[in-house]
Amino acid sequence: AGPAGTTDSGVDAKKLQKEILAELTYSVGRSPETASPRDWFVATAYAVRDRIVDRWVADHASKENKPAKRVYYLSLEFLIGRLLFDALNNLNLTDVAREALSGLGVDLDRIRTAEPDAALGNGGLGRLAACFMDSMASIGVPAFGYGIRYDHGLFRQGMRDGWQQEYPEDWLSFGNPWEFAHPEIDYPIGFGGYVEQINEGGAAKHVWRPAETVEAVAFDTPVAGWRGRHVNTLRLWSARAGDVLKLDAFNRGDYVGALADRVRVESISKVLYPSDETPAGQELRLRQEYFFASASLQDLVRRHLEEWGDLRSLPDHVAIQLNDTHPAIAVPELMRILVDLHGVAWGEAWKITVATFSYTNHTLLPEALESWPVPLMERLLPRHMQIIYLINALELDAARKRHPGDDALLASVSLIEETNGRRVRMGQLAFTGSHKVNGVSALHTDLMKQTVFRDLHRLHPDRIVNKTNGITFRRWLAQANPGLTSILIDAVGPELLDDPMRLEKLLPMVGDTGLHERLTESKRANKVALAKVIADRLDVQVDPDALFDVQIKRIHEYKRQLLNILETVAIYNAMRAQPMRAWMPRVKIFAGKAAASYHQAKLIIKLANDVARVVNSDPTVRGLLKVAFLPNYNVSLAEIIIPAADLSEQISTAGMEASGTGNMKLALNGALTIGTLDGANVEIKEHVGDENIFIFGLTAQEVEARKRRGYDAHAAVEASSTLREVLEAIRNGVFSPDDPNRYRGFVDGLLNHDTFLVTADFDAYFAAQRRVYKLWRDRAAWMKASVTNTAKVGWFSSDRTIAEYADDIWGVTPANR
Ligand code: DL6
Repeated sequence: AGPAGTTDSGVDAKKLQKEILAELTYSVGRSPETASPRDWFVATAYAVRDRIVDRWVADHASKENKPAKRVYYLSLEFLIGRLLFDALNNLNLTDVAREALSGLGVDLDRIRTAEPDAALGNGGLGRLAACFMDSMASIGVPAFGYGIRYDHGLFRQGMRDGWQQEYPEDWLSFGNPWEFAHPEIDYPIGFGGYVEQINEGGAAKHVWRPAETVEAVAFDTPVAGWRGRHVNTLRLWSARAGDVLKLDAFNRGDYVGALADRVRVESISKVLYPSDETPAGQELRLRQEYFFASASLQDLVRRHLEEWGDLRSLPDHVAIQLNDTHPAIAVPELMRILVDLHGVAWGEAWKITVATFSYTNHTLLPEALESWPVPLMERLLPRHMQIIYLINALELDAARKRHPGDDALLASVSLIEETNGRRVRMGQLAFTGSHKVNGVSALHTDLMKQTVFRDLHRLHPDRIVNKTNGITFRRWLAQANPGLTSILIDAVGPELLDDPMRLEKLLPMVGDTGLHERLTESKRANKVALAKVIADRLDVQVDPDALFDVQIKRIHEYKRQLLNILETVAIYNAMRAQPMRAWMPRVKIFAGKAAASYHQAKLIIKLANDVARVVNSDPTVRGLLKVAFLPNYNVSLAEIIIPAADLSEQISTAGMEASGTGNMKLALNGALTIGTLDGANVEIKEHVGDENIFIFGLTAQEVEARKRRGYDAHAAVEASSTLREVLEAIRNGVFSPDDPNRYRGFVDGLLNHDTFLVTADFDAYFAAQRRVYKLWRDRAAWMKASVTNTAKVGWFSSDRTIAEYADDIWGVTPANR
């Protein structure tokens, strides 16, 4: 059995081997002699899935067996990655499967890579949803995740001459062995049309007559928790046209026209939501949001009626979590279902709605706060627009009574933005329709109260709560880093995977040299594996004994990859100026995708690649500094990079990163953080202690104050000769000899509008990096800090986060806590 060794799945290698062979023959249709790694992966996935399904079916066996309350997690993104090791690990079957396959001459690690990465999300928000699904199943919170089954997930990132290229991603092209298609579970989703007011028994009733209808069809993936004790469902919706083919058009010979409508309608679930910069992109995204929100509500309302018979008890048995504002249209949709379709009186319907919904905010960045033009909403969702107006009028009336004459407050809490063309503010809508609203780190939650939701917080002072994010240790420790996991189990016991707080038992051993040796050896093996990936993908050789300095996340100006690149250039300049100094070998590793339409972020990727090319090929540097930008960052690549990292870069402009979760994964795997006091870094610092983290730079308050005063980057650059030289080199084309002017405008722009205060924090960052060097030279001190990081981050388990949601927001008692 695997590390914890206690799963009673009743299967041994012989039995599993037989099952895999049977699947290979009867489900995949291949013989062992002709099977490809992919065929073996599919056969293994089916065999493992069968074992999950037994539990799944038992959990949903009868209406009598229904849970008292279910959570419905509505998210436009689920960045789940590969699932084979999730399932094997949670069922404690990894070693059994390895043995079963090796008896057939098949290597489990080889077939693992034959599984495509399910990239149904952009970044942290989607990965959080995936960790939450794992934790809900693990601690026994009965739940459905609802989202969209995109045919194409996040684009595949390629590089041409260092420029990001986007290619379509096709995770479904060879089928998906984990899911069950349920063409019989389908719901009509209307768009457009008009609203009719009819008289029913003397009362006015609104009937929405949509102009078009799309069908939402369910695809279910079972999500098995730790030790397979509970299995929840991830239900993803796919769009299907009602009229498959316009037969009259076909008969006229208009073959393209006969299918055109279908293509248009089904485009809803084709691609992970696209850029919303163009009006066409905006409309598609709003359609996606309504499509999945409506299908999910229809589904859960049907289930609730079947199980409990009365919608008035909805909040007693149903908790709906809105993951960001993307599903916020569910608020007026539930009102429509209750009032228009089930005849519940408005006031009561509103009480039910607010008691059922809660909302998580994931960003304060103004450009990421969704709002939809009123004309678009009126055209696409005319009844919802009426409902939104009525909610708004009633809420504003109540607010006016409590704060007479405070027009600024009314304007700020209104669901309708009036200043920039009339728009519906989805944040205000989600807030107003929820009984709890949460931020994702302590700092972020405080800032929510002070900024975007300041006035709504005045009206509802008990509504905003904090739920600091977490990560599932089963994927980010046990699966990604089996070497470290087994050392930790030896040190603190196998219960570690049930209770991550046990990691604190490491604390008396932080100075243990025997432990340091084992950890160093295991980290080195991970670094050798990453070095091989870097060599294979970039043809760059790196030294596994160098410090691996890692920044992996979406490329965004506020995350300040630029600051890291500037420091890289500063070291490079210093190495060239003083080649004989004893330079410490360092590898700067970057990975991340930029939004396809985000020009500045794409230029930062190009700059990282330009710097890499020059530095890596400069003989003066003698390999002591290497730069690697690994393309196509995804969950699987993260699983290779994180266990190999020594230093974790979390250097966003303070106040801008809501939480971060990569910071937690890296600290858990023994990397030390260099970071600003932003997002969850603040709490990581509180847990690991000031001496075990490298904090630098302006605080969120100082950032605010600088911006208010009007920040002048010229002065900062004047004051720092290091920074001046770095910017001059970049501006003058040292890294772009093929196009010396490439970065001229970029550097000038930074000097004139340094929105993210890169220049303000440069010197502090540079100094913090020198502290890193100093500690790295003292191996025992470094290892002590590293072990302390691992020991103290048990609190950042998503099991803890989910237990807090269950207790404080959902009113659900987890079965296994
Ligand atoms: O809460 C998950 C994750 C945080 O860790 C990141 O700090 C934050 O940037 C991210 N937010 C988004 C918001 N996007 N939108 N809308 O992805 O959420």
